Amino acid sequence: MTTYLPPDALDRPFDPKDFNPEVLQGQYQEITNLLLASHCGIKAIKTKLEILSDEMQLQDRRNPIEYIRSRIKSFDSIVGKLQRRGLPVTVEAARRELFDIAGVRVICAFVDDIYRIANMLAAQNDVKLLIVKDYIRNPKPSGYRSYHMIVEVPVYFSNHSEQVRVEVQIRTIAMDFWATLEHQLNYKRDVDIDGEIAKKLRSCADSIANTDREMQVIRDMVDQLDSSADAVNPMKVMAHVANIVGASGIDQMGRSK
Ligand code: 0O2
Repeated sequence: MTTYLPPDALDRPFDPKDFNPEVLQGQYQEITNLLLASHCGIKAIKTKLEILSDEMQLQDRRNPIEYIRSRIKSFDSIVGKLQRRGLPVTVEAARRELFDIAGVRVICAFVDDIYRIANMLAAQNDVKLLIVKDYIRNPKPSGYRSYHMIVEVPVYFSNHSEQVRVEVQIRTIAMDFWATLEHQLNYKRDVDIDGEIAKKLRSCADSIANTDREMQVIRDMVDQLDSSADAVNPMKVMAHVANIVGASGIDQMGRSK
């Protein structure tokens, strides 16, 4: 099972002691390079997403991204996946065959935010879109819904640059709620949950998808009211901008301090 790092984890140096020394087998430098590249790939993608979020907040006066989490696949999980696929347990095989060593999870407010963010990210010149799996339009048999993209971004080091693959999972708060609980209850357990329990989980996933659709309809109705409201107050707009960019010279009412 992979562990999601706390939000500040990417700002701390890696601790190679986190990884099982027996499996390192002389691949220490390669593993360090792979982890560093994954760490930096995550940073690059997160920065891009944060910039898009800031811009969208200004345009729409609401936050399309609730939060972003990231993780580097745990060593055990990498080894397990290579073994399940009958691949050699080497750094080279992990680099070549595994696309989700670096993972970013984006939690959005509404379903249409997911597609907007995915399209904007994929349209960037230095982002190469390798794979898309749309489990929202085509949910998994379990009921799992999420939008997955494998992208490649350049990372520049002191003496070379590298194309790093990152798996970006984009989902709504509601989809994340279901996936988190289902993961705890079911996903990749040794004992397969099926029959009645699987049916109940699928039914919860369908109800959640309906709620997501309803919430978007309500959001559209509110937007409609908002656009027909009085002309925008420039002071409020300035306060909103200041809030997003963290300008300290402007107070919440838009007045200079
Ligand atoms: P973690 O701990 O989330 O990183 P594979 O990775 O081999 O299982 P594939 O085709 O490479 O399969 O990837 P897939 O199925 O497109 O996406 C795999 C990831 O999606 C999983 O990562 C989960 O995060 C998530 N996922 C997929 N199906 C389900 C599901 O039914 N329930 C839940 N809760 N999550 C799901 P990892 O690496 O398995 O785990």
